[in-house]
Amino acid sequence: MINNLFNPTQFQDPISIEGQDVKILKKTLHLMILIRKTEQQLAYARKNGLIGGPVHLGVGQEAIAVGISQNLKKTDRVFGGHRSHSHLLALNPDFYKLFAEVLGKETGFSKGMGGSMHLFDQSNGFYGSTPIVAGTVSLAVGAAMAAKMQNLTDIGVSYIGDGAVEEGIVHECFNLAKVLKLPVLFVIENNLFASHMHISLRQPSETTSRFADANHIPYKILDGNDVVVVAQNSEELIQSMRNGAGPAILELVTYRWYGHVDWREDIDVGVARSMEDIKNWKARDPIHRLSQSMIHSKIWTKEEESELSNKIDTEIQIAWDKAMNDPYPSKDSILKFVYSNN
Ligand SMILES: Cc1ncc(C[n+]2csc(CCOP(=O)(O)OP(=O)(O)O)c2C)c(N)n1
Ligand SMILES: [Mg+2]
Repeated sequence: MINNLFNPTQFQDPISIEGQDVKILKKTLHLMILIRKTEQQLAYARKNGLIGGPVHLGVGQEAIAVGISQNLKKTDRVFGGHRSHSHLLALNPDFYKLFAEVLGKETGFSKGMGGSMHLFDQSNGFYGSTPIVAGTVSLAVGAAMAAKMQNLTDIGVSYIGDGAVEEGIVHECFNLAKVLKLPVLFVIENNLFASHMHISLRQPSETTSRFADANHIPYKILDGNDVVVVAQNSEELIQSMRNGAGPAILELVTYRWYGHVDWREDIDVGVARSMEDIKNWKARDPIHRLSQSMIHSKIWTKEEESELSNKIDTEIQIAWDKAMNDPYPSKDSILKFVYSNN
C-alpha cells in the first residue's frame, strides 16, 4: 500500500466519500478549486512578466492544506515555507490579499513587504512562512511549547517538504517536541522533489517518516491527493494532540504539477522533467478525484461545477485587477514593520 503511493500510475480513481457530510464536501471542493485557480493566475501573471519575484506553486497539492485546516482553530499556530500559498488560503481564502502581497502592494497580507514567500495572517492562525528551508520548524515547536505552558489546547502546525527533512534543525525539533511532549503536528508534503532532485538521489528511502520512528513519534503515511483521507486522519491526530498526546508526523505523498519555481512544467531548475510522470500524476488530481466521487454519488453535477468554475474565474479577475491598481507601500513605511508593529 505505502509503496504503491509512490507509483504515479496508482491512486487515480475517485476517492471514497461514504458517510461524509455533503455540505462539507462542497465547501472542500470549492476551496480546492479556488486555491488552484489563484495559483494558476499567479502562474499566468508570472509568465507574462506581471510579477517581479519568483512564485513557488503548489498546484496539485491542494488536498493537503485543505484537509488539515478543516481541523484547525483560529488560535492554532501554523507555519509554512517557500511554497505556502495553499497553507495560508486554506485558513483564509482571501486571494485578493495574496495577489496584492505578491505584487508588493500595501494592501497585501504582509503590507506588500514579504511577497510570495513571507506570508503572514496571525488572526487566522497563519504565523508565517519563509524561504529558508526548514526555517519555521523550530518556531512551530516554540509556539506549541507556549500553548502548552499556557494550558491552552492550541497546537502548532509545521508544513515541511521532503527536502526540508534533510535539514538538521528538523531532527532537533522532532527530538525536542517528543521529549517535551509538545502539541505540534509536522506535516511532511512529500512531493518527491527538492528543487530538481528526486528523493531517490537524496535519501536511502522514499519515505521520510523513518525519522518519526527514530524519535518515537506516532506517524502515518497517506495519499496526500485524497482530501477525505487527509482530513480524517489529521482529525484523529489533532484531537489526541489537544488532549496531551504530544507530537505527531503526517507524511502525505503528493506531486507538484509545475517545476520548482514559476510556471513551467517541462523544466525544473534547468533540468528537464518527465512529461510521462507529470501526465500520470495529473491523473491523480485531488480535485478531479473528489469531484468525480461527488458526481457518481449524485450530490454534484458537471453543470454545477462549470458554474462554480466560472464564478471563481470572475472573482479572481476582479481581485487581480484591483490588486494591480493598488498602491505600493510608502517609502517612509519601509522600516516601520520590519521587527514589530510599532
Ligand atoms: C536553508 C536553505 N537551503 C537551500 C535552499 C534552496 N532551496 C529552496 S527550496 C529547496 C527545496 C525544498 O524542497 P522541499 O522541502 O521538498 O519542498 P518543495 O519545494 O518540494 O515544496 C531548496 C534546496 C533554501 N531556500 N534554504
Ligand atoms: Mg519536495
